Amino acid sequence: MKTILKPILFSGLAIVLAACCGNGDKAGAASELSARLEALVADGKIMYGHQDDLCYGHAWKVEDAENDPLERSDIKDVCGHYPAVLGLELGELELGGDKSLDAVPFTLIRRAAVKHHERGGVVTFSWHARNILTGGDAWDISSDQVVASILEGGENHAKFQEWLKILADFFDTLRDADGNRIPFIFRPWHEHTGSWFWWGQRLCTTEQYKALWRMTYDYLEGERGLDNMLWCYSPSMNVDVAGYMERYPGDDLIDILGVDGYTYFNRESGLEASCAKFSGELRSTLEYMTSLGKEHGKIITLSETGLESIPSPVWWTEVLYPVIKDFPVSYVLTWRNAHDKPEHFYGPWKGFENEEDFKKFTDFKQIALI
Ligand code: BMA
Repeated sequence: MKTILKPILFSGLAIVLAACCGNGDKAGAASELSARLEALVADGKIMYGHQDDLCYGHAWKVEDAENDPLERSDIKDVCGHYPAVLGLELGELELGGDKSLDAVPFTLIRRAAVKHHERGGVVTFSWHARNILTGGDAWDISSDQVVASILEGGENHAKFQEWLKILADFFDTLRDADGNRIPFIFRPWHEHTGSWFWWGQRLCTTEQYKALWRMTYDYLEGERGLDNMLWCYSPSMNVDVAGYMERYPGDDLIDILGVDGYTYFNRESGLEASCAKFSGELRSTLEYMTSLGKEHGKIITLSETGLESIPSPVWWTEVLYPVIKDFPVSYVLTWRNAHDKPEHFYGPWKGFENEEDFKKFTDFKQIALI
């Protein structure tokens, strides 16, 4: 039978675990979420997650941000359940407008987060913040002075504090019907072991990268007292253990060890070889992450993954699952199904030719949905 996560399942256990687990220093809603995740991992479960799932999907989107009941989901259309983890993206919130870089209204993002939490799911946020120095987007790597300009003493320090304030104000509005802050996972400054974002490997020094984390953390947790967040560190899966840890901000700042790793379809070597390459890399990465998790007292996650357009009829059951099932991975999150780019999807949708394989994947006892 399918594992359905219900908040009630965790209530008693959560309290016991919160007191004895690695993140016992966390307060409030964050410690409850931490305990839930620990309990799931202890139970051998892996939650399935999907980016932007309630906001839009393949060839559809929520039109009425204020009133839509948020019942549609590509994943639910295919397997009858919502993903257990909902990823949401905050890029361009910092500009003060009402829509994200993917043109999703922030009202909708807020409502989706709260709704998903109320359904018993887990929410995680990414943030492709714009390049404050050049005015470009997160992918603008034309200057290696962006992080330097944000840190204390830098020309954009004050302006960046404003951006953090906007972010904190948004986080503070994520509340349940009783007015309590809902817990979530925040995953900033991701894939920094690559050099495609302005905070990436070649764009700042190790010390600058760590200082960026500390500044972000100190403001949100310290100054603003947001005690409902777990912090996830998500390098890209292109490094060995030394590379993974090189810019680790520190155990006091991080709650979850993540990794972003995709199957890249290399047409020259073929689909099978591309999948095999991914499986090998994922296995060796999760092996060292499992050891790091034990050493540092953190849970681990595959914070972003997928194969764009899913051309393989067995990617879920024969590529992803055989690897993740061997590790204490709390969740795997596949990236978004864009409503306006027909080829840009990482989850299945109703009518997609390879949807059966996903259904089989969700039938495995280990895989949890809500
Ligand atoms: C990327 C792509 C972009 C999107 C960005 C932030 O991986 O999906 O189209 O704008 O994520 O969601």
